[in-house]
Amino acid sequence: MEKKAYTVTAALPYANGPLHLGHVAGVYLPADIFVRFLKLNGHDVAFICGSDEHGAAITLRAKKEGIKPQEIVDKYHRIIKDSFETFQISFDIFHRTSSPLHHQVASDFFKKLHDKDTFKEERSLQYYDNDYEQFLADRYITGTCPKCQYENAYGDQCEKCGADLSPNELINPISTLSGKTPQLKETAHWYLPMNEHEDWLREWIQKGSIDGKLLHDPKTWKNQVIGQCMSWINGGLRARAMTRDLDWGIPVPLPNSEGKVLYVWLDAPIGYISATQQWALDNGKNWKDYWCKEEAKDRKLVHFIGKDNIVFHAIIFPILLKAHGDFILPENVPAYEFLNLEGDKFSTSRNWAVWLHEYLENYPTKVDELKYVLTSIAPENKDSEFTWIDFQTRINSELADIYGNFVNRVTVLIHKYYKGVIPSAHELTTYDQKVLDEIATIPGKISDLLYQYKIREAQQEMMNLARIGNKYLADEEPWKVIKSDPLRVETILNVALQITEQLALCSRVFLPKTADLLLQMLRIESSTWDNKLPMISGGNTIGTSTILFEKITDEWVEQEKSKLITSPTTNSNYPIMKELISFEDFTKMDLRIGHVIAADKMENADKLLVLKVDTGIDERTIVSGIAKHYDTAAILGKKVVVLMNLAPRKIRGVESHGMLLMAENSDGELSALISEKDFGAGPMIS
Ligand code: B3M
Ligand code: ZN
Repeated sequence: MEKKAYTVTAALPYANGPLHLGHVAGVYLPADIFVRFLKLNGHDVAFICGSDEHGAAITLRAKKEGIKPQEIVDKYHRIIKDSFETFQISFDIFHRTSSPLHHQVASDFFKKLHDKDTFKEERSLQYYDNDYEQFLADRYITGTCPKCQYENAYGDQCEKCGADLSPNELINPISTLSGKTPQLKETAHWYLPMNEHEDWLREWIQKGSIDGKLLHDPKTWKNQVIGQCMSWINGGLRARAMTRDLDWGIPVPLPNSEGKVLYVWLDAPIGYISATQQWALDNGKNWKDYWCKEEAKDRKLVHFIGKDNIVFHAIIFPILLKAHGDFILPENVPAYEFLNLEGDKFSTSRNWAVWLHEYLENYPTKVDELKYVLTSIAPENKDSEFTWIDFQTRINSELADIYGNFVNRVTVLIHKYYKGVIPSAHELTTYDQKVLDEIATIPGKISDLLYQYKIREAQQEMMNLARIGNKYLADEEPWKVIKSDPLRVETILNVALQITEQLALCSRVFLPKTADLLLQMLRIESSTWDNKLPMISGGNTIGTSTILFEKITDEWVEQEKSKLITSPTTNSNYPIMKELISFEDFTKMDLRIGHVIAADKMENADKLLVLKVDTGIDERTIVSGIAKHYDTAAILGKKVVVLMNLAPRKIRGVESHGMLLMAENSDGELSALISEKDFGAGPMIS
């Protein structure tokens, strides 16, 4: 029977920071195991991912690091892409949504929806930050969730209960820019009337059908996915703005839409399609075979995500795909729960995380060990916990003592007794046959489990091969029998090597590096899941086996736990300290005492002053956003600290050369850094 084809996507990580183990365990590793299995089992699969490079997550990080959004996404796209490659997550493409191709695909997608009257354009009062002259949506605004009272809900979603929100629903909204209560100001956006899609969504989620035509089996969906979707649908879906007043993102491709971009959760899932198009271009394929209703009608679309992304992948994106009209809908959305770390949630801001790229830099030879542990604790149906003690226990007591020990005993004995030549099997005992029959069932068990996305149980079936092998050796004791019945030992070790062979083949989806090592040692290869065993045969030789898994020491555990510092108890009103810089970085800055010799208000810009500053080496114009804190008389004559060698910038048509350094308190008030001794203008600050 023709094996079903798949398009498998993994949630596009925001390129606003590195990946931590929670991301890996809850999305990318399960997806990779699933795809590796599908490909070995003969399915045609495209495995798609890429960086999510728009939205407030990016611009807020850029503001915090004092660099442009494009610099942020370039930096973290590279770090994330390299981490996935080193960790052997086998995407067919890892693309990015800041690419011109994606901008074009997403714009065309939006335009088609607009031309089909999918959206409703509405003017409404939206929250606005007067200090920053910016509308507030998504992560630009936080407040109390009206559903679960979580106090840090975002303007578009509550990460705690998953509810999809709009900023106006937040209780006690606060701008994440100024920290102040925002004002309301009128603006226009294009809304997706999700309420109009409730009927078909209800049938699709509950029965897997649309207008009675079965598209997927809802029994294969996780209960918590169906449960969450039905609670939203039954709670009444509301119209949701699909555009934003932001300067970073994909411009709305319509007239009179200056300053407006596509909502990141409209743009990002379309990133799966644009990434597939890029991959198809690079590989001479037709992208429509992977997404379009005609060409991909028998293909399964599967979205691997974290549970906080369910509404976007099981409600909003399907609405958009169906409204567009050209595309298939997801056949499954296996959402994972959250992985926690040492009793607390992963937190970038509190540096409570194990960063994937740092782990890989520190332990380049322990990729499979991390894969094994994260698969063992995959948060499949409930949140799970990563601890370094558990990491040590699973590697030492399972991988090393069971898996590695079994393989080592078999290969050492074959080298000891036969110089590495594989002994032939002679007459099999009932026990021998029972063991061979049992190990022959394991690939099928793993297959059944992986088709159900049960990677934890599937990996345990792989480990059972090593358990069966260790028990077989303990029961048959070839090291004792060798003197009295050498022929028997040849059979025992041949059977043991067949167990090793099966273990190596089943390891290909969970521990690919280890599998490669073992298959090379056995001098066998296979590109299929099911194989007629044994592939090893008497008379061939095997390579020497190294210690597959070094044990983890207590010192390692202590060292890693000590890294998990929580940031010092900073006042939560202040952003945490930026990333450390080198002394060399600091010496690049030229800081001097400047004397403000003239000060004017900037025409129709209520935050800006145009200053003339004597810096001791020149008199220069500096535009400074301090008008709300200093009037011209208050700043005139002051000796202030000036950053001299900042690249000139044109601000509202005035070229500004340098920057006045200011301190900002938690209420957003500014204070110029004033020189306490009057050295006059010009002295450098070192
Ligand atoms: N960038 C990841 C997140 O919400 C988000 C996924 C997009 S998948 C199209 O953390
Ligand atoms: Zn909530």
